[in-house]
Amino acid sequence: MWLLRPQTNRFRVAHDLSGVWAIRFDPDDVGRAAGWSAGVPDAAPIAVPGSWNDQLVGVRDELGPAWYELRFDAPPVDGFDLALRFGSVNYIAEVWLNGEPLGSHEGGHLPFAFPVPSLRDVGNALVVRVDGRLAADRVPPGLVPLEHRHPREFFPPAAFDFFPFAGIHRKVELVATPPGGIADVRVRTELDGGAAILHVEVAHGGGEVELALDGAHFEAPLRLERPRLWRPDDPHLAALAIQLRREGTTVDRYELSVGLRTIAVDGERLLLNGEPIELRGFGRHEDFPVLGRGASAAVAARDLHLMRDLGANSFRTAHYPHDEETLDLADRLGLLVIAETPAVALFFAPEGLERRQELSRSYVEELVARDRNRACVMAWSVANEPHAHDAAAGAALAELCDLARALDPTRPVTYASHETDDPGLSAVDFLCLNRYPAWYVLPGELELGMAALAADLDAVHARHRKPIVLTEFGADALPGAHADPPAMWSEEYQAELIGRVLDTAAERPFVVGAHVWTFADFATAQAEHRPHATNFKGVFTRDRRPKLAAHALRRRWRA
Ligand code: GCB
Repeated sequence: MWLLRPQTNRFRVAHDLSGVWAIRFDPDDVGRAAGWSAGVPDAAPIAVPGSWNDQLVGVRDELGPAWYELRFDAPPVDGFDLALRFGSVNYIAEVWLNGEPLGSHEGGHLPFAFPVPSLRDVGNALVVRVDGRLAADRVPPGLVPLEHRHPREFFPPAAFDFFPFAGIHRKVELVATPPGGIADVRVRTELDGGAAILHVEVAHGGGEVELALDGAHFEAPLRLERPRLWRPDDPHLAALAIQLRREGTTVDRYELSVGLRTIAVDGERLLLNGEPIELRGFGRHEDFPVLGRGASAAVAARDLHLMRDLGANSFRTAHYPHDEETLDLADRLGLLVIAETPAVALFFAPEGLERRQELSRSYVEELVARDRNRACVMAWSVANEPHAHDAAAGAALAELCDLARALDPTRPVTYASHETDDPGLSAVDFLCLNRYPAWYVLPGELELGMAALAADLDAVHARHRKPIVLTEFGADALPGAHADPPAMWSEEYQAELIGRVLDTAAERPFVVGAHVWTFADFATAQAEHRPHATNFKGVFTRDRRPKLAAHALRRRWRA
């Protein structure tokens, strides 16, 4: 069931069920037979949202299944349609209310909702079974055969380079909406000479729709002759209010912040509002001590303010959709977002391919449905570093790109590619390249690494003639490690390498953006190349203290 993002006003209630829940692990998978769906005995307290791994003691590598339980009394919602909406549960959620099954959802980082047929006034038991285990038929996958992944071993056995945190990661809300109310909204901007045209479509259960922008009533489409457009240096948002009236009375209202802007690919350039734009910024993970991948608007606010302070104008939500409040912040702070699905480390071995592809398609659908009204979202990335040399890769990736384009013709579509001769790249609108010169390729050799990068960029350009964004490059730097001359793992080497890559990119007009990997250090599974189970390519530490590279980027980007 799709549910418009919840909000509270005089016609609707979004009742936040965040707080202290209870959890019990089920290593022998006995919970179902033991009837835990009606109530979980001997469960330990746990905060929601938040990953369980670093919250409880001794369960860091535990991936489930685990059973969550919350007891709650109903707020006054008689006469409303009710649903439960989960912002993100990693990885499979099965949900029961008072012992009745509501449904299940596969895939973290995206919202899902179930209608609630009946609610008790007091003492409701909400139970969620969470399975975060890694398997080759899940997306992102784990336990992948060696020939279909990077040849690095991790424990737990993720095929991707971030810790597979599990749990209820975002808000859970009891959502009350008026019967037959506003079900869906779609906004879209078009530019016509100097004028902007705002298109608004509203799906509802019957009645007349009334629209207002910053309080002024209008009929869609709305033509604005002197529009104040949304852009990074003036992220202007207008308040769109939608009212539904029946027989003269208002029965529902929904509000949305709208930024008027267009985005397009034109030859070898990216255009924002018809003007060429260059992306400066980062790949960012959702990762913070103790929270794991649990949503925190405060951490997101800190991160996005730091990005702006450095002079960045954009980031990629690596390697999955980020929390909706993060995108609220991006809309307001003027940060353009490449919004990525959770399809990281896709591989295309025939066995299980149809299932992985089905999941990847549903991620595209769920992501576009969630974020298509966002000014900040400038592109859809349907994957990160798919194993493009598998025979079925080209067709499978093209299918995902076509799907995103069909669902949303207003934004370019791409994916982040790490392979030379990647057959899927003919399907993207602009190229996102992940490259590690002088790190994984030619380690320690800054001069040769940059020459190789230059040759690589020129070759890809000659072949595809599309704009290129370097979506990853960088070096691990252990905070406090120094070396002169710069050496790998030192802060100096990281700062020097990033500066040189940016110089190499700047010499090439077809490179229209560069996102440093990564904004902040983040937790990974254990591996011999990940000291302290951490990826140290952050220009900030995991607790957001700057390394030398952060200061260097601020000097460069704010010059
Ligand atoms: C990549 C991946 C990213 C890794 C990064 C690294 O290419 O896309 O997930 O974290 O390299 O640091 O190895």
